[in-house]
Amino acid sequence: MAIDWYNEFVDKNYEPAQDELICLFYFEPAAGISDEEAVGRIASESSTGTWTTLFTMPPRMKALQATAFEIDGNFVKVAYPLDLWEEGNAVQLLSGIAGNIFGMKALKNLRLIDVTFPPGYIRHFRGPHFGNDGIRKMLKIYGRPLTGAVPKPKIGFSAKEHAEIGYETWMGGFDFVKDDENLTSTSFNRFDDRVKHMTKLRDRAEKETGQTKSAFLNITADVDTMKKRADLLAANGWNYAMIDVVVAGTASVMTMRDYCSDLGLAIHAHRAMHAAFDRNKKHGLTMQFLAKMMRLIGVSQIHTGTAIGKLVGTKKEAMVLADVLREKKVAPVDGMLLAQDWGKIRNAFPVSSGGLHPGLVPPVLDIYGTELVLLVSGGIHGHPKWTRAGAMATMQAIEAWCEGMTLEEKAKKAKELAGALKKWGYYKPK
Ligand code: CAP
Ligand code: MG
Repeated sequence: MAIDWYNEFVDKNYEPAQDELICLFYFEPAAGISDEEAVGRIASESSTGTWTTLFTMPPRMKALQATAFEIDGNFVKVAYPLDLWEEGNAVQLLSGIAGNIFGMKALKNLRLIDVTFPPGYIRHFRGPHFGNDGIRKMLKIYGRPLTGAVPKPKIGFSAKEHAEIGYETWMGGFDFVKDDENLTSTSFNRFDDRVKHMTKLRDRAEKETGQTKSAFLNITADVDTMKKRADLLAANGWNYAMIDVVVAGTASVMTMRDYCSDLGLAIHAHRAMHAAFDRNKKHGLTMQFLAKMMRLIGVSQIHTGTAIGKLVGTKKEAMVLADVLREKKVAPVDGMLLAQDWGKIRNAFPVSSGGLHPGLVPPVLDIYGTELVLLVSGGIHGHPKWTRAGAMATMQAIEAWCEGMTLEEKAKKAKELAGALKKWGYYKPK
């Protein structure tokens, strides 16, 4: 009598239906397990199966089984019937395609690379509230990346000191001041207090520059607290809220997306902790999968790396992430990305941050172009003439790139950029 029940979940001749979700996995079977057994277990455990054959198996349930249908070396594609998935519940999807399967003994390694959402799945989600055109319209900024900086040291300033550095950042030409991921509402810098000081100095900076100034103030906490903080932001005329989306969790981001949308707030998504599951190239989840989920559930922008700064991530990955977030129809990339038609879901900005300074602006823009939120933090506050000059130097580097000039040429008439190049040159932080 057969004990295992995995072979029924593999069919190499299977042709997925138009309305199925397709996942691409990288897999390595454990010793003694064949490829087919391994992929059968992936499809089984992530859909309807268990480890053993059952006494009863109502025939209608066959229609809910996932099917591993294309094995190519260590890559496998699995098709999932649409009916397996609750409408509009991204959390339930994670419990299936990104759940138990990562712990199966039969697999030495397993990595969920990407998923294609069919229109029937996507239509139950609202996506980003504004879209990139909407954000640009709101800020009245065109033809260049949006720019921002986090006050550094990343935590320690009082609310007043924080806002004063923010003011210098805005006055240097930047659009946004961003809270750092570990700054929420500490004893020495309460959220409410920070909003009060930031609002006052934003209004002053807007008056003095005639430009729109904004901020990504970090509301991350339990959902009830996030709602109160979002209310406070809206009441003070802010148009963004920042959420650290991985640590906050998918469910809370889904709730806050609608709440913020009603208040007219875009969501800046920080991604602290992502590298705990996307850094190992053989196991876990990819950043492109996370970015795709976040666009689906409606963040307006999310960090996607620099490829050259202080944090891990390749140039290819950054380009793939930019496509996932910005394009309406995403073309597949071998072993990295599946095709995706986003239908009516609006787009989102990639955010490049971490170890940048003016000398590194051109290579980042070579990767992303101008449809980007560029964050340069240590790289403005460490400028020999301080924050305002650092922001000016970064804006000059952006101008140089847009004008097709080298930074040396530009620096001849831009003393802030010259100062930055003198200190950092083209140094790539480790
Ligand atoms: C950057 C940063 C960001 C990282 C996040 C920091 O500061 O504020 O949190 O960029 O990583 O704390 O490191 P610097 P990622 O500009 O001073 O390095 O964007 O890769 O998610
Ligand atoms: Mg940070």
